[in-house]
Amino acid sequence: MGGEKMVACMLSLTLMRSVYGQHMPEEPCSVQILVPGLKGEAGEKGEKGAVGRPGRLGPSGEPGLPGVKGQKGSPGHYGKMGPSGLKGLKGDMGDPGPKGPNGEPGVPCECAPLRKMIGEMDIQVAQLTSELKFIKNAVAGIKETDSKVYLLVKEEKRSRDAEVFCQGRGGHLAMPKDEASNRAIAGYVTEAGLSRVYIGINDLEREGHFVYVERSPMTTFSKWREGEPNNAYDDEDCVEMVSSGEWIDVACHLTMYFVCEFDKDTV
Ligand SMILES: [Ca+2]
Ligand SMILES: [Ca+2]
Repeated sequence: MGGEKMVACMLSLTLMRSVYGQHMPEEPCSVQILVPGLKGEAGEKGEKGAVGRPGRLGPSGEPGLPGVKGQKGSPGHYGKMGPSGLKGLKGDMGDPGPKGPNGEPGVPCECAPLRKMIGEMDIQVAQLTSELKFIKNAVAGIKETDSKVYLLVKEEKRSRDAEVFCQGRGGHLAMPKDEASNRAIAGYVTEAGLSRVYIGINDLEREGHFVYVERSPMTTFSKWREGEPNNAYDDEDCVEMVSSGEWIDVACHLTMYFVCEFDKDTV
């Protein structure tokens, strides 16, 4: 209020100077104008105002005191079955049970015959295995004439063992007794790409006296290579056939392939 009055006074002074110039008497503003007047008497109480706007949201209140504990609820439903647990430790051995009744009288043990039977079966298995090999060889290719079947066995054996092998299958080492059979055996050897095989002729019993392994004597037919048999080193009592079909006396301990022969009647 006082400021406004002072501003009003200064305004009026400026106005008077511009209108009347310097000749106008200066009339300083009264200081009294700037002093507020006495406080008036209290007015009558006004009418009640309109309802004010809602105030701002107040701060959170202090936490309340703990409530009284409620009563225990009823038990819930059973849960699902859990997984199986680990296997437990083995328990202690129980007490021995009561003695059982006597059994029926047993049969006397026949272990020895059983063992013998098992041993024989083992031998049979070995023989069958050998037979199977023999049959496979035979299927692979045999030679035959009208009366004989020849089998080239590609297992290197000494003469005696070769004969045992052939005999074990119902035959003998090949015994060529005529040109036809000798040619058949020689052809077999040549086709197999071999140069020599044992055949079933020897002079084991009497030097220089050759016989067939079935002990039948040599007859008119023979196929010695020129200069053979020579019983070289005084140690040649067995006979090989070379691919040409010729015969040579050789040492019996040599190992080589051989040809077995079987009679067609018995095959
Ligand atoms: Ca000899
Ligand atoms: Ca010789």
